Amino acid sequence: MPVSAGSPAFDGTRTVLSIVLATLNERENLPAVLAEIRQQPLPPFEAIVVDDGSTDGTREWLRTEAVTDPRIRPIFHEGKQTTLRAQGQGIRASVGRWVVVMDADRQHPASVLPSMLAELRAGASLVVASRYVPGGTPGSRTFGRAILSRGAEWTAKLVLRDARGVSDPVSGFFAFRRDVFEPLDPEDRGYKLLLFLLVMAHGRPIREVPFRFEPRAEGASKVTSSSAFLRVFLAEVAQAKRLERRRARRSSAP
Ligand SMILES: Nc1nc2c(ncn2[C@@H]2O[C@H](COP(=O)(O)OP(=O)(O)OP(=O)(O)O)[C@@H](O)[C@H]2O)c(=O)[nH]1
Ligand SMILES: [Mg+2]
Repeated sequence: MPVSAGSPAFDGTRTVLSIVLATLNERENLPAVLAEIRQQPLPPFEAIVVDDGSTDGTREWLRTEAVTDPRIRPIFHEGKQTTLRAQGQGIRASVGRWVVVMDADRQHPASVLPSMLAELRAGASLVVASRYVPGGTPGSRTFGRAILSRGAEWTAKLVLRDARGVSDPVSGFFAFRRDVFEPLDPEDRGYKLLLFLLVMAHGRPIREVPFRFEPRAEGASKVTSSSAFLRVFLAEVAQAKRLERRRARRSSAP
């Protein structure tokens, strides 16, 4: 069972925005990410950090931080459950009207949050921070990582109709109205929650904003092998496809 270590002092009644971060050994990055979030002009927010058994001090740091700043709400889960489930768990615990999902490794700049929020305020149901619209960049990456990332993007677009309307369907940085979100199948696992959100937001207004994907500042990538990534990714595209079919059947039912 996950343990929520959020401070009893947390009062979510004014919380408008929920920022969900999944962490696995991000002690060197998480403090800077949260500091950058605090510097942004944002409405009352909570930051839900779902940690899957970090052993580098992330948990200890979070426990202390949550006492001094009750907006930081850690959820401690034992063992790696993939970002898809960890983020789903964070979203279920969130109370804001709007939710942002971002990485905790400083690759997703918090300075983009105000423009994502502006799109939500203007009526968007889902906002994708994209590396591929003007003003965005995928940053410097090895040839192998570029192929893996673009291959994942093309596969997603080939299989999922709902992924075709955006330039970066495998981005890990996005925001949405909480009422768009439906609980995931407890069996689903993977890395790309956005694929599921694109299906859930079908027919609703979706916008993109540019962002500059930064190289990982500190700590190690959790993508340890391309073949392991591909296996999980292909299975999750199939899961998102099943959701797409179920929703199409539901909307065509009399
Ligand atoms: N809770 C949880 N967090 C995870 C898990 N795997 C990765 N993360 C976190 O998810 C975010 C993205 O993970 P990364 O390893 O940076 O993956 P990536 O950004 O696709 O890969 P790089 O470009 O190599 O950094 C980071 O904040 C990680 O700490 C997991 O199984 N559980
Ligand atoms: Mg990363």
